[in-house]
Amino acid sequence: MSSLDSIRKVLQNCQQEHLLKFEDQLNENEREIFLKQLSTIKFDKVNALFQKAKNSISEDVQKLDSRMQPISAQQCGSEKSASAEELLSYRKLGLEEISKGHVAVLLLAGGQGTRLGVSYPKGMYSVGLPSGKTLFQIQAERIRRVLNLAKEEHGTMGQIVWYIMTSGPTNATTKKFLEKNDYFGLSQDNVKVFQQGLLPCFDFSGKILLEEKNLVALAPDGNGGIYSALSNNHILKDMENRGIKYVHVHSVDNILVKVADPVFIGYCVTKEVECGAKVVSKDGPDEAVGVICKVDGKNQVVEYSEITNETANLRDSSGNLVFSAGNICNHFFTTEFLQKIADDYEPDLKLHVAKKKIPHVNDSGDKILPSSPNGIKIEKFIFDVFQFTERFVTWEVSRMSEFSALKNADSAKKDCPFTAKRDLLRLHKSYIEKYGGKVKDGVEVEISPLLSYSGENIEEKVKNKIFEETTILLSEEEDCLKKKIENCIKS
Ligand code: UD2
Repeated sequence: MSSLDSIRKVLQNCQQEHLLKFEDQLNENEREIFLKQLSTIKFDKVNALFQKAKNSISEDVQKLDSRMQPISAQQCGSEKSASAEELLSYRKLGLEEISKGHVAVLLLAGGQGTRLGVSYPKGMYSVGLPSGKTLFQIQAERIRRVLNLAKEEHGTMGQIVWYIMTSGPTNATTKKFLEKNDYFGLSQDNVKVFQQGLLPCFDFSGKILLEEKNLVALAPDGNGGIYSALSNNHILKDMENRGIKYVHVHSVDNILVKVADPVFIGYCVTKEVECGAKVVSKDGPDEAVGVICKVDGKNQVVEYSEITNETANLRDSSGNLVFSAGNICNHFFTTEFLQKIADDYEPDLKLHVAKKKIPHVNDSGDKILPSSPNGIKIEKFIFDVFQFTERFVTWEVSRMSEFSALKNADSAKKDCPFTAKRDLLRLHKSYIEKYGGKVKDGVEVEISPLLSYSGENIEEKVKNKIFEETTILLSEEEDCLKKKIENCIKS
């Protein structure tokens, strides 16, 4: 049987034969590409996923709300309520684990940045800081700095492997960008890019959509795709070989993210938990962040798109939001727990359905760019594993120092390049003021992550100084490089 015949048979059995509707209009090359793609899709599994996802659409959101409870006080730690000694001991322990090479960072970079409206991966975005640094560069440099802090504290330069999860749409560009920039000073061996999976997009009746006459419409399987991607790409094995015990996972779009945060890691290790989530107090009932809570007694995040207005607005007797633990997509996992998820629980992950406008080829072969939702994408969410453990804590941090997400274009006026840049420079200004420095209104002063991770190591450069023009406070290494370049230009 030819490969076309055998694929036709599979598609017939799965009621997806319409995908071959335009097959006879394809040239040899187009047909080859198409058959190759079709042969990689497990249509029986994909159909079963659609059925499971369909059931979850009909789940009543109202019913979910009535099963929600705030998480217990014992599970909630916060930077504000911890004592100075506790904070110091968490930090010290976190740095110790880093210096022993027990900590890895896993960056979620598979999203398509649709809301931001750029055609390249979000990590390559520069919000317009004086240095022009991109999100990837800022994050890589924070890793380099925290390694130095660990060395200062414990005497050994550990290593942090930077695992970057990309998807079909972001993989090649991300890899090229990192390579071109020499991994921003990290060792190439310690930067590992791997791809999450893709799933077909469906119309509302379960028929898979074609993006082109010879191309199935596919989309990344959500940031919860991490669990199957970790085992399919042998990343868990790699972690085991390298002796990694703890993984700090975060989204690509938070410009303030404290990458491999020693305090958070030390806190989670001290509490002996399998996973943890950083939270900020929600800035109001409508903020687009999930809330960490219990559903039917199990740890869960109820996503902003899945909570009713009424529940989001519930307040306690002091007027505070009942569900205020805002998820910022910033998590701690032990590698042991990740392995357990990959081995035992991955198939049980909830499927979330997003109704989307999906560009497709219609029955007449015309390319359609829909103006209203015409189909669904199925996604898994990273936090849906919290329910599989009792050993789970949250760690509340200050929004001003740790959370400013880049989601939208500037026209949205919120969670956009303008606010991301403003929030980072505002934080840096506060670091400078702590040492008696002053930044004149409207003046931009940026602190390189290679110089300072969270406000340390700047005293000499800022004490009682008034900044009247745009300045970038550089590390010694950057200063030297800058001088070399200036000398080169002069001579
Ligand atoms: C995420 C959280 C939400 C809230 C918010 C705060 C999830 C599922 N939701 O919502 O609860 O805390 O962040 O900012 O975590 N990504 C992938 N692969 C994908 C899809 C996304 O790697 O298939 C990455 C994406 O690149 C980003 C992160 O996951 O780094 C979060 O994705 P998002 O921006 O789509 O999530 P959002 O804002 O809806």
